[in-house]
Amino acid sequence: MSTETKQETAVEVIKRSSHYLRGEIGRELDNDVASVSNESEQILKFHGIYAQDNRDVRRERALKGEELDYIFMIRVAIPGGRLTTDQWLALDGASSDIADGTIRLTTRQAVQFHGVVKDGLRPLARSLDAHLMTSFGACGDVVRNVVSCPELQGNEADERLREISRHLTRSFRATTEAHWEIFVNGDKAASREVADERPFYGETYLPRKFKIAVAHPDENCVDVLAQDVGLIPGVHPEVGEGFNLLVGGGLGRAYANPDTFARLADAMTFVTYDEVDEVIAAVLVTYRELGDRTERKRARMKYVVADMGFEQFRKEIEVRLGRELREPLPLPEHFDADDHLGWKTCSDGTHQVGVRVSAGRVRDDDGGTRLRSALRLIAQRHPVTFFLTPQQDIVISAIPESARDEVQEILRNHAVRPDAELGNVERTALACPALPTCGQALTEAERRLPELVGTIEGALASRQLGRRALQLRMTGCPNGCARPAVAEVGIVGRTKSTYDVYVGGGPRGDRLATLYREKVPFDEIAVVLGPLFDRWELKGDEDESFGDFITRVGVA
Ligand code: SRM
Ligand code: SF4
Repeated sequence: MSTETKQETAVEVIKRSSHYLRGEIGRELDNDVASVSNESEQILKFHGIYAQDNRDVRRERALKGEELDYIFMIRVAIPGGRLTTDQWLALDGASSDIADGTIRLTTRQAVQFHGVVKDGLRPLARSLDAHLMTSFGACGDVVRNVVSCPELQGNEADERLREISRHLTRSFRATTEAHWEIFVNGDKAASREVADERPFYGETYLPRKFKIAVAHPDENCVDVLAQDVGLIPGVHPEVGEGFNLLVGGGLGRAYANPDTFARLADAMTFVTYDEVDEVIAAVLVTYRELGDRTERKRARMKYVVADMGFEQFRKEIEVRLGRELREPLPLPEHFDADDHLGWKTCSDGTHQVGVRVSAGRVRDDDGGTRLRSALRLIAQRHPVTFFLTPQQDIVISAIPESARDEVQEILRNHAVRPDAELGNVERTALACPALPTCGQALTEAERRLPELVGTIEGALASRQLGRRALQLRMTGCPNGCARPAVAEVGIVGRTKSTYDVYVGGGPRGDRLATLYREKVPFDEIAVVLGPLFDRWELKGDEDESFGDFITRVGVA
């Protein structure tokens, strides 16, 4: 066994000396340099801000000896993806005034702005604050925006469930005033007393990011097994309503580190509403103390669980709680996989319509779909509620009977296709942003998704499989931001021009996909899947999904 003592990472040192997430950000925002220092880059993440550069012009600029085209990405935390029309209109305005004219809906029900220059950061933060939103805590080594199934928050759920994602986001948000001092109220960082952080954060916060999702009892649009902590509502025979609490999921991997892997969460306990904060806080303390702070790629909680074993991890939680954990209830045998698209009438007589947003990019396309304008008009005319979904889509909900026809007409007039016209792969396909903004992208994802969907739908149609649904997810690198590791077909960027192809995940998110082919050029992806589609057509049961079929017969 190695006796070498590993050093904590540079990011840990930066966090500790940042005075609770202040660092030099205030001063750097005021200088006339387009970028920020490495230290500020790291701390800015906690404020929901990523320093990026436009990679489309990186090479050309380098050849000319010019500086990079520095831009920032800002992620806005939207608990459960719920937005009022006033909030949506503020986001819409900011997208043209401060960002690149698009609003990017994320796989975790948040919103991203791309292409923001440094001088736009404070105005954007102030606009968000004025409309009761914030980017603070949307990124960084903290509990991120809590995700929950939009149906939980609709009319049929009880009040506590409706509020659960907001409640948890607030309970686990860092308490430092740094964001408001630096971005919203002006830079008072130098003069201000530094307040203590929450006990589960301390000065160095968590070893890495931490993700929580709340699923619907029967439906897994949130991919609850892919989370650090997953909650599934249920009723316990002895203690009543609460949640099955799962721990230790996560999907990111790194090619450079073979000791990284995707992992599904284990069911740890059943908690009542009154216990949920306490137990999650104990999980956070355990992770804070035992997580790896010497290697960022292995700093996620799933590795703590995997390395010590789930049973030992559970005991660690009991020690910190000072009591035994209740056993979990059996998990649902079958999750559904609702895409929340199309029209639905709710029990209170209002209507909702789920609208597909390709790769989450809300924009107006010249001569095509003008989704951004359509949503703006709907928000201006009707007091509806918007729900962003974990599939990068948007549900317009609480539409009164009197407004239904007009909402439908606005969507039609802006060429927003009704769900019945969507292709069976297009309907649920996901892609991460990748190039040109993501600094980690090895290759394209979002920009080539429509083309890939087209070729795969073509391949299915040519085999009498055109009416079969297939879940496709594509990312520009193995970090897995569009959750390809649990998809029926996961396409994961491997090199500048190739992808690894994974198959066999479940449409319900309860199974990991397996590697089928490595380093496949983009144009050959549908071709290499061809033999599997042939077998699915010939040997698959009538209603057997592609992922279920592959799991049953294997890929050999
Ligand atoms: Fe992600 C990093 C985009 C969901 C795993 N993710 C990034 C960054 C910030 C790139 C970076 O570090 O420089 C990407 C920003 C690119 C850009 O230009 O906008 C990015 N991740 C996204 C989003 C926007 C993808 C999308 O298509 O919607 C999602 C934003 C979610 C949100 O609102 O908070 C997003 N990322 C995910 C998910 C899926 C999920 O959480 O449900 C995962 C896999 C689950 C997991 O965490 O295990 C994911 N992102 C990562 C990782 C790998 C973490 C790891 O365990 O090693 C990174 C890399 C990192 O953190 O250093 C990453
Ligand atoms: Fe960037 Fe990779 Fe995430 Fe895609 S999967 S957004 S390329 S980090």
